[in-house]
Amino acid sequence: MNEQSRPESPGSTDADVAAVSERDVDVATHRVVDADGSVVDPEAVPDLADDRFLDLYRWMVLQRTFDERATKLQRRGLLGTYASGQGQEASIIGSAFALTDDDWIFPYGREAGALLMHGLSMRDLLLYWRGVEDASRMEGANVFGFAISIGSHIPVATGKAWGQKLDGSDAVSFVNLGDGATSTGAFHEGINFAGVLGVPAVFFTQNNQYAISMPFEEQTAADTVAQKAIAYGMDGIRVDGNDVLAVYNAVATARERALAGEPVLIEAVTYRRAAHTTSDDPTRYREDEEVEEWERRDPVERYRSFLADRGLLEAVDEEAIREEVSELFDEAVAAADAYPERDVAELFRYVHAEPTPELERQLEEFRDLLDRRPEMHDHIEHRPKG
Ligand SMILES: Cc1ncc(C[n+]2csc(CCOP(=O)(O)OP(=O)(O)O)c2C)c(N)n1
Repeated sequence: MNEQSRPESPGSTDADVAAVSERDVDVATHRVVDADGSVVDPEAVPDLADDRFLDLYRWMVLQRTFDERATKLQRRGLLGTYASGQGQEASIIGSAFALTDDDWIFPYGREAGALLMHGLSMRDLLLYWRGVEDASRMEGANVFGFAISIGSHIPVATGKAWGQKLDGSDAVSFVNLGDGATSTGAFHEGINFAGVLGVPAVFFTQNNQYAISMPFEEQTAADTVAQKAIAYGMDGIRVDGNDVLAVYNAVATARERALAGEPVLIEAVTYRRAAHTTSDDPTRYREDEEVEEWERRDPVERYRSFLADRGLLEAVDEEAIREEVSELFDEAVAAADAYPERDVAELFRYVHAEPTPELERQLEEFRDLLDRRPEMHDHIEHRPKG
């Protein structure tokens, strides 16, 4: 290109070029029960029998109790690490409650109660957090392995949902993801393809305001996650993630649409009250006042107020639920302790259905290293026994 063909003033124009901007998108946040526990939309209260309303509460208390016990277990050195869902109980449980056992759940880590609700054993969940590879098989439940590599499960879930569609199945693939995962390339690829193929998938984003120490506002310039759906040609739903009934409605609606060939992206607006994991110290990046403000919006308390309004609270014995969960937890710890001692071969076992020659060679090399330097066993055995 020679000098003469260059524009004189690149970037300046008088033309009025219309643009679509995010200010053109009005994303409403659905809510059934207000932060103070009063019903804001009586029409939207789901049509559930009383014992189902009570079940929902039981599962929320289970999630909270499990998180408390697992965090303490880790502090005693008996779990490798743990990611609590404290503060997100309405999102975790309300969404799982709208699924069937035939649906597939693609978990991201904080949804203990959802996985237990759909058939995973508590023992295996604890074994997973002890670093036992076997537990990633998620036996007895339609649950995929945890997406520790953030967002990596999204394209896989789209693939599974495509298979469900081709099989004429009446089940969906349900993906739990965090707000941080929406900034990955895998999110774009997976959700885009889901829209193109019209697969029965529900992408449920728990916007808990942080990706470890990164606040939502700093990892995306978009006002909401829900509006991102539009770019993929699918519906977006934004819901108060601390309102368990609103979450239930959102997922039940999305599930039906997904089965009709319209995948949905949901944003549940909530808050991670605990540390990111037991390896994190959130006081280094957020103020106590912020945490206290969200404590006042506690999802379990809010749902209790709803039950009280409906005259169902007398039927709830919170202490009894907590005790029952604690007993199950103790039994699960004992079962995890009784799990057979692991061998280093476990590290290589689940990479492929059949080990490749290269993996066999690496395993031999590792065993040889341990023979030559027996003190290295100490580093392995320091980890909690499975
Ligand atoms: C691909 C990838 N990048 C970075 C990390 C490190 N990492 C672990 S959790 C996390 C934040 C996840 O945030 P979000 O998706 O919002 O879920 P949350 O943990 O807040 O529930 C990051 C960056 C990772 N595990 N995988």
